[in-house]
Amino acid sequence: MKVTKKLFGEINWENVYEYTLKNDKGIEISCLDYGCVITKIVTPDRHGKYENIVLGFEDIESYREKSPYFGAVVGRVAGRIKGGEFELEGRTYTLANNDGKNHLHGGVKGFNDVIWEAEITEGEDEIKIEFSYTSLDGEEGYPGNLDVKVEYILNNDNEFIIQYKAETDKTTLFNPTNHSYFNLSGNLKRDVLEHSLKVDSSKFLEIDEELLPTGKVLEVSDTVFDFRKGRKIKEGVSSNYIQNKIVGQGYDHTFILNSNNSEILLWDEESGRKLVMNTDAPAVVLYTSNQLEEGMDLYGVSSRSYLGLCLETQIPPDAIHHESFPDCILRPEEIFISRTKYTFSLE
Ligand code: FUC
Repeated sequence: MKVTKKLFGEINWENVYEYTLKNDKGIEISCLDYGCVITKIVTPDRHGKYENIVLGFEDIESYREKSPYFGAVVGRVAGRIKGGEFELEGRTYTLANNDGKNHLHGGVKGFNDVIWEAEITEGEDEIKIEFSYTSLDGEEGYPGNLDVKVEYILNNDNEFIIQYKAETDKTTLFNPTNHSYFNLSGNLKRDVLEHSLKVDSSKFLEIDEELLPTGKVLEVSDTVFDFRKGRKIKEGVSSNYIQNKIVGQGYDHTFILNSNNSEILLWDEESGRKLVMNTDAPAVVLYTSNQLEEGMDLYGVSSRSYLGLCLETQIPPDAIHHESFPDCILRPEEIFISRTKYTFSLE
Protein backbone atom coordinates (compact mmCIF):
# COMPACT_ATOMS: atom_id res chain seq x y z
CA MET A 1 0.00 0.00 0.00
CA LYS A 2 1.28 3.43 -0.73
CA VAL A 3 0.36 7.09 -1.05
CA THR A 4 2.05 9.42 -3.51
CA LYS A 5 1.74 13.18 -3.69
CA LYS A 6 2.29 15.46 -6.67
CA LEU A 7 1.70 19.07 -7.54
CA PHE A 8 -1.56 19.43 -9.51
CA GLY A 9 -1.78 23.19 -9.96
CA GLU A 10 -2.12 26.39 -8.05
CA ILE A 11 -4.84 28.77 -6.93
CA ASN A 12 -3.81 32.34 -6.03
CA TRP A 13 -0.20 31.21 -5.43
CA GLU A 14 -1.32 28.39 -3.20
CA ASN A 15 -0.33 24.89 -4.33
CA VAL A 16 -2.96 22.24 -4.97
CA TYR A 17 -1.74 18.67 -4.58
CA GLU A 18 -3.01 15.41 -5.97
CA TYR A 19 -2.67 12.35 -3.73
CA THR A 20 -2.88 8.81 -5.06
CA LEU A 21 -3.74 5.96 -2.73
CA LYS A 22 -2.82 2.56 -4.15
CA ASN A 23 -3.54 -0.79 -2.53
CA ASP A 24 -1.72 -4.10 -3.02
CA LYS A 25 -4.38 -5.26 -5.53
CA GLY A 26 -3.63 -2.32 -7.82
CA ILE A 27 -6.70 -0.24 -7.06
CA GLU A 28 -5.97 3.47 -7.14
CA ILE A 29 -7.86 6.49 -5.84
CA SER A 30 -6.56 9.93 -6.72
CA CYS A 31 -7.81 13.03 -4.97
CA LEU A 32 -7.03 16.71 -4.54
CA ASP A 33 -6.75 18.83 -1.44
CA TYR A 34 -8.94 21.26 -3.43
CA GLY A 35 -12.58 20.33 -2.64
CA CYS A 36 -11.46 16.80 -1.62
CA VAL A 37 -12.09 16.14 -5.33
CA ILE A 38 -11.71 12.51 -6.39
CA THR A 39 -10.07 12.86 -9.78
CA LYS A 40 -9.68 9.17 -10.65
CA ILE A 41 -10.61 5.73 -9.40
CA VAL A 42 -8.76 2.96 -11.22
CA THR A 43 -10.14 -0.59 -10.96
CA PRO A 44 -9.83 -3.76 -13.07
CA ASP A 45 -12.47 -5.06 -15.48
CA ARG A 46 -13.17 -8.80 -15.80
CA HIS A 47 -10.11 -9.21 -18.07
CA GLY A 48 -7.82 -7.56 -15.54
CA LYS A 49 -7.63 -4.29 -17.43
CA TYR A 50 -7.16 -1.34 -15.05
CA GLU A 51 -9.12 1.76 -16.07
CA ASN A 52 -10.57 4.91 -14.56
CA ILE A 53 -14.25 4.77 -13.49
CA VAL A 54 -15.08 8.42 -12.63
CA LEU A 55 -15.50 11.69 -14.54
CA GLY A 56 -12.82 14.31 -14.05
CA PHE A 57 -10.50 16.88 -15.56
CA GLU A 58 -6.75 17.00 -16.02
CA ASP A 59 -6.19 20.55 -14.78
CA ILE A 60 -7.14 22.76 -11.85
CA GLU A 61 -8.55 25.54 -14.06
CA SER A 62 -11.27 23.24 -15.42
CA TYR A 63 -12.23 22.19 -11.90
CA ARG A 64 -12.49 25.82 -10.84
CA GLU A 65 -14.27 27.16 -13.89
CA LYS A 66 -16.65 24.51 -15.12
CA SER A 67 -16.87 21.50 -12.88
CA PRO A 68 -20.40 20.35 -12.03
CA TYR A 69 -18.99 19.15 -8.68
CA PHE A 70 -17.00 16.28 -10.27
CA GLY A 71 -15.74 14.07 -7.43
CA ALA A 72 -16.07 16.82 -4.83
CA VAL A 73 -17.25 16.85 -1.26
CA VAL A 74 -20.23 19.19 -1.26
CA GLY A 75 -21.41 21.16 1.75
CA ARG A 76 -22.26 22.55 4.16
CA VAL A 77 -25.56 21.22 2.87
CA ALA A 78 -25.93 19.01 -0.20
CA GLY A 79 -28.79 19.65 -2.61
CA ARG A 80 -31.11 22.62 -2.88
CA ILE A 81 -32.46 24.83 -0.10
CA LYS A 82 -35.64 26.52 -1.26
CA GLY A 83 -35.42 30.29 -1.55
CA GLY A 84 -31.92 30.23 -0.01
CA GLU A 85 -33.42 30.93 3.37
CA PHE A 86 -34.25 29.06 6.54
CA GLU A 87 -35.27 29.59 10.12
CA LEU A 88 -33.37 28.12 13.03
CA GLU A 89 -33.94 28.76 16.73
CA GLY A 90 -36.09 31.79 15.93
CA ARG A 91 -33.66 33.46 13.54
CA THR A 92 -33.86 33.73 9.77
CA TYR A 93 -30.69 32.98 7.83
CA THR A 94 -30.16 34.07 4.23
CA LEU A 95 -27.83 31.97 2.16
CA ALA A 96 -25.81 32.60 -1.00
CA ASN A 97 -28.01 31.60 -3.93
CA ASN A 98 -26.35 29.91 -6.90
CA ASP A 99 -29.21 28.02 -8.56
CA GLY A 100 -31.83 30.55 -9.60
CA LYS A 101 -33.73 31.56 -6.48
CA ASN A 102 -32.32 28.63 -4.53
CA HIS A 103 -29.14 27.63 -2.76
CA LEU A 104 -27.36 24.53 -4.11
CA HIS A 105 -24.56 22.34 -2.72
CA GLY A 106 -23.24 24.84 -0.17
CA GLY A 107 -23.54 28.02 -2.25
CA VAL A 108 -21.30 30.16 -4.44
CA LYS A 109 -18.14 28.98 -2.73
CA GLY A 110 -18.90 25.68 -1.09
CA PHE A 111 -16.62 22.97 0.31
CA ASN A 112 -15.91 21.90 -3.28
CA ASP A 113 -14.15 25.21 -3.96
CA VAL A 114 -11.76 25.55 -1.01
CA ILE A 115 -8.37 24.08 -0.19
CA TRP A 116 -8.35 21.59 2.69
CA GLU A 117 -5.49 20.56 5.01
CA ALA A 118 -4.35 17.03 4.24
CA GLU A 119 -2.79 14.47 6.57
CA ILE A 120 -1.65 11.05 5.40
CA THR A 121 -1.55 7.90 7.55
CA GLU A 122 0.00 4.79 6.06
CA GLY A 123 -0.73 1.41 7.64
CA GLU A 124 -0.02 -2.12 6.47
CA ASP A 125 -3.53 -2.91 5.26
CA GLU A 126 -5.02 0.54 5.13
CA ILE A 127 -4.04 3.98 3.94
CA LYS A 128 -5.83 7.13 4.86
CA ILE A 129 -5.99 10.82 3.99
CA GLU A 130 -7.73 13.08 6.43
CA PHE A 131 -8.86 16.40 4.99
CA SER A 132 -9.71 19.21 7.45
CA TYR A 133 -11.45 22.49 6.88
CA THR A 134 -12.91 25.11 9.20
CA SER A 135 -15.91 26.86 7.74
CA LEU A 136 -16.24 30.20 9.54
CA ASP A 137 -19.36 31.59 11.16
CA GLY A 138 -21.42 33.25 8.42
CA GLU A 139 -19.76 31.47 5.51
CA GLU A 140 -22.24 31.36 2.62
CA GLY A 141 -24.79 32.56 5.17
CA TYR A 142 -24.64 29.61 7.58
CA PRO A 143 -24.29 30.14 11.34
CA GLY A 144 -21.49 28.74 13.47
CA ASN A 145 -17.80 27.96 13.11
CA LEU A 146 -17.86 24.44 11.74
CA ASP A 147 -14.85 22.10 11.94
CA VAL A 148 -15.11 19.45 9.25
CA LYS A 149 -12.99 16.36 8.73
CA VAL A 150 -13.32 14.08 5.73
CA GLU A 151 -11.42 10.81 5.71
CA TYR A 152 -10.66 8.83 2.56
CA ILE A 153 -9.55 5.31 3.51
CA LEU A 154 -8.47 2.56 1.12
CA ASN A 155 -7.74 -0.98 2.29
CA ASN A 156 -6.57 -4.27 0.78
CA ASP A 157 -10.14 -5.65 0.69
CA ASN A 158 -10.78 -3.19 -2.16
CA GLU A 159 -12.92 -1.07 0.12
CA PHE A 160 -12.86 2.69 -0.03
CA ILE A 161 -14.45 4.44 2.94
CA ILE A 162 -15.51 8.05 3.16
CA GLN A 163 -16.12 9.33 6.67
CA TYR A 164 -17.52 12.77 7.41
CA LYS A 165 -17.12 14.27 10.87
CA ALA A 166 -18.07 17.74 12.10
CA GLU A 167 -18.49 19.92 15.16
CA THR A 168 -19.95 23.40 15.48
CA ASP A 169 -19.98 26.18 18.09
CA LYS A 170 -23.54 27.35 17.16
CA THR A 171 -26.55 25.41 16.00
CA THR A 172 -26.26 25.06 12.23
CA LEU A 173 -27.13 22.83 9.28
CA PHE A 174 -24.85 20.10 8.02
CA ASN A 175 -25.43 17.51 5.32
CA PRO A 176 -22.35 16.63 3.29
CA THR A 177 -21.95 14.14 0.46
CA ASN A 178 -19.52 13.14 -2.24
CA HIS A 179 -20.44 14.08 -5.80
CA SER A 180 -18.45 11.53 -7.84
CA TYR A 181 -19.85 10.66 -11.26
CA PHE A 182 -19.32 6.93 -11.81
CA ASN A 183 -18.93 5.24 -15.18
CA LEU A 184 -17.94 1.59 -14.84
CA SER A 185 -17.31 1.05 -18.56
CA GLY A 186 -13.68 2.09 -17.98
CA ASN A 187 -12.00 5.25 -19.31
CA LEU A 188 -15.47 6.61 -20.22
CA LYS A 189 -15.79 4.31 -23.25
CA ARG A 190 -19.59 4.23 -23.08
CA ASP A 191 -22.31 6.19 -21.32
CA VAL A 192 -24.12 4.76 -18.28
CA LEU A 193 -27.44 3.91 -19.96
CA GLU A 194 -26.64 0.17 -19.90
CA HIS A 195 -25.51 0.29 -16.26
CA SER A 196 -27.76 -1.54 -13.80
CA LEU A 197 -28.62 -0.24 -10.36
CA LYS A 198 -30.11 -1.94 -7.33
CA VAL A 199 -31.24 0.18 -4.39
CA ASP A 200 -32.91 -1.00 -1.21
CA SER A 201 -35.57 1.72 -1.27
CA SER A 202 -39.38 1.60 -1.39
CA LYS A 203 -39.94 5.35 -1.40
CA PHE A 204 -38.62 8.39 -3.23
CA LEU A 205 -39.23 12.12 -2.99
CA GLU A 206 -41.40 13.86 -5.54
CA ILE A 207 -39.74 16.98 -6.98
CA ASP A 208 -41.06 20.09 -8.70
CA GLU A 209 -39.82 22.02 -11.79
CA GLU A 210 -37.08 23.65 -9.69
CA LEU A 211 -35.91 20.13 -8.70
CA LEU A 212 -36.92 20.79 -5.09
CA PRO A 213 -38.76 18.19 -3.03
CA THR A 214 -42.48 18.98 -2.84
CA GLY A 215 -42.72 17.16 0.50
CA LYS A 216 -44.66 14.30 -1.01
CA VAL A 217 -43.15 10.83 -0.57
CA LEU A 218 -44.00 8.48 -3.44
CA GLU A 219 -44.01 4.67 -3.57
CA VAL A 220 -41.54 3.19 -6.07
CA SER A 221 -43.89 0.27 -6.90
CA ASP A 222 -44.96 0.10 -10.55
CA THR A 223 -42.62 2.90 -11.60
CA VAL A 224 -39.10 3.05 -13.08
CA PHE A 225 -38.06 4.20 -9.60
CA ASP A 226 -38.34 0.63 -8.36
CA PHE A 227 -34.69 -0.44 -8.17
CA ARG A 228 -35.29 -3.07 -5.50
CA LYS A 229 -34.64 -5.94 -7.89
CA GLY A 230 -32.25 -4.01 -10.12
CA ARG A 231 -32.97 -2.14 -13.34
CA LYS A 232 -31.10 -0.41 -16.13
CA ILE A 233 -30.62 3.36 -16.08
CA LYS A 234 -31.92 3.68 -19.66
CA GLU A 235 -35.44 2.77 -18.50
CA GLY A 236 -35.72 6.04 -16.58
CA VAL A 237 -34.22 8.01 -19.43
CA SER A 238 -36.77 6.82 -22.00
CA SER A 239 -39.67 6.86 -19.54
CA ASN A 240 -42.79 9.01 -20.03
CA TYR A 241 -43.38 9.27 -16.30
CA ILE A 242 -43.71 12.91 -15.25
CA GLN A 243 -41.00 12.62 -12.58
CA ASN A 244 -38.46 11.52 -15.22
CA LYS A 245 -39.60 14.16 -17.68
CA ILE A 246 -39.35 16.99 -15.15
CA VAL A 247 -35.57 16.49 -14.87
CA GLY A 248 -35.05 16.39 -18.65
CA GLN A 249 -35.29 12.57 -18.90
CA GLY A 250 -33.53 10.48 -16.30
CA TYR A 251 -33.15 10.79 -12.56
CA ASP A 252 -32.30 13.62 -10.17
CA HIS A 253 -34.16 12.15 -7.22
CA THR A 254 -33.83 11.21 -3.58
CA PHE A 255 -34.43 7.60 -2.57
CA ILE A 256 -35.25 6.92 1.08
CA LEU A 257 -33.21 3.91 2.15
CA ASN A 258 -35.04 1.04 3.84
CA SER A 259 -32.48 0.40 6.59
CA ASN A 260 -29.59 2.12 8.30
CA ASN A 261 -27.06 -0.08 6.56
CA SER A 262 -28.64 -0.26 3.16
CA GLU A 263 -26.81 -1.61 0.17
CA ILE A 264 -26.62 0.11 -3.19
CA LEU A 265 -25.28 -1.87 -6.15
CA LEU A 266 -24.16 -0.52 -9.48
CA TRP A 267 -22.83 -2.81 -12.20
CA ASP A 268 -21.93 -2.87 -15.86
CA GLU A 269 -22.33 -6.21 -17.61
CA GLU A 270 -19.89 -5.53 -20.42
CA SER A 271 -16.88 -4.67 -18.26
CA GLY A 272 -17.97 -6.90 -15.40
CA ARG A 273 -17.27 -4.10 -12.91
CA LYS A 274 -19.47 -3.87 -9.85
CA LEU A 275 -19.62 -1.17 -7.18
CA VAL A 276 -21.22 -2.02 -3.85
CA MET A 277 -22.05 0.86 -1.53
CA ASN A 278 -23.00 0.60 2.13
CA THR A 279 -24.07 3.68 4.01
CA ASP A 280 -25.48 4.81 7.33
CA ALA A 281 -27.05 7.84 5.60
CA PRO A 282 -30.86 7.80 5.43
CA ALA A 283 -31.08 8.56 1.70
CA VAL A 284 -29.28 8.54 -1.62
CA VAL A 285 -29.70 11.02 -4.45
CA LEU A 286 -29.39 9.47 -7.91
CA TYR A 287 -28.37 11.99 -10.58
CA THR A 288 -27.84 10.60 -14.06
CA SER A 289 -26.03 13.68 -15.44
CA ASN A 290 -29.09 14.66 -17.46
CA GLN A 291 -27.87 18.24 -17.74
CA LEU A 292 -24.15 17.62 -18.13
CA GLU A 293 -22.68 20.34 -20.32
CA GLU A 294 -21.55 19.06 -23.71
CA GLY A 295 -18.08 19.26 -25.14
CA MET A 296 -15.92 19.51 -22.01
CA ASP A 297 -12.69 17.54 -22.25
CA LEU A 298 -12.74 14.68 -19.71
CA TYR A 299 -9.44 12.84 -20.07
CA GLY A 300 -9.76 13.12 -23.84
CA VAL A 301 -13.47 12.20 -23.94
CA SER A 302 -16.07 14.84 -24.78
CA SER A 303 -18.72 15.29 -22.08
CA ARG A 304 -22.41 14.67 -22.81
CA SER A 305 -25.57 13.73 -20.93
CA TYR A 306 -25.61 10.32 -19.24
CA LEU A 307 -21.83 9.97 -19.28
CA GLY A 308 -21.79 9.41 -15.53
CA LEU A 309 -24.06 8.93 -12.57
CA CYS A 310 -23.88 10.21 -9.01
CA LEU A 311 -25.00 8.28 -5.95
CA GLU A 312 -25.01 10.96 -3.26
CA THR A 313 -25.54 9.40 0.17
CA GLN A 314 -26.99 12.03 2.48
CA ILE A 315 -29.93 13.34 4.50
CA PRO A 316 -32.77 14.30 2.10
CA PRO A 317 -32.31 17.73 0.49
CA ASP A 318 -34.17 20.76 1.82
CA ALA A 319 -34.83 18.87 5.06
CA ILE A 320 -34.99 22.17 6.97
CA HIS A 321 -38.26 22.97 5.16
CA HIS A 322 -39.89 19.56 5.66
CA GLU A 323 -40.66 18.41 9.16
CA SER A 324 -41.35 14.85 8.06
CA PHE A 325 -37.78 14.42 6.67
CA PRO A 326 -34.90 13.38 8.95
CA ASP A 327 -33.34 16.66 10.08
CA CYS A 328 -29.91 18.03 9.20
CA ILE A 329 -29.47 20.27 12.24
CA LEU A 330 -26.14 20.07 14.06
CA ARG A 331 -25.94 21.43 17.61
CA PRO A 332 -22.81 22.45 19.59
CA GLU A 333 -23.10 19.49 21.96
CA GLU A 334 -23.19 16.97 19.10
CA ILE A 335 -20.61 15.37 16.83
CA PHE A 336 -21.75 14.57 13.32
CA ILE A 337 -20.41 11.29 11.94
CA SER A 338 -21.45 9.50 8.79
CA ARG A 339 -19.80 6.82 6.65
CA THR A 340 -20.22 5.41 3.19
CA LYS A 341 -18.21 2.39 2.04
CA TYR A 342 -17.54 1.72 -1.64
CA THR A 343 -16.40 -1.82 -2.50
CA PHE A 344 -14.96 -2.45 -5.95
CA SER A 345 -15.56 -5.94 -7.26
CA LEU A 346 -16.50 -7.96 -10.33
CA GLU A 347 -19.79 -9.59 -11.28
C1 FUC B 1 -26.90 17.11 -8.58
C2 FUC B 1 -28.29 17.53 -8.89
C3 FUC B 1 -28.47 18.78 -9.52
C4 FUC B 1 -27.31 19.41 -10.20
C5 FUC B 1 -25.96 18.99 -9.75
C6 FUC B 1 -24.80 19.29 -10.59
O1 FUC B 1 -26.70 16.66 -7.30
O2 FUC B 1 -29.22 17.30 -7.89
O3 FUC B 1 -29.65 18.89 -10.21
O4 FUC B 1 -27.44 19.63 -11.50
O5 FUC B 1 -25.86 17.90 -9.01
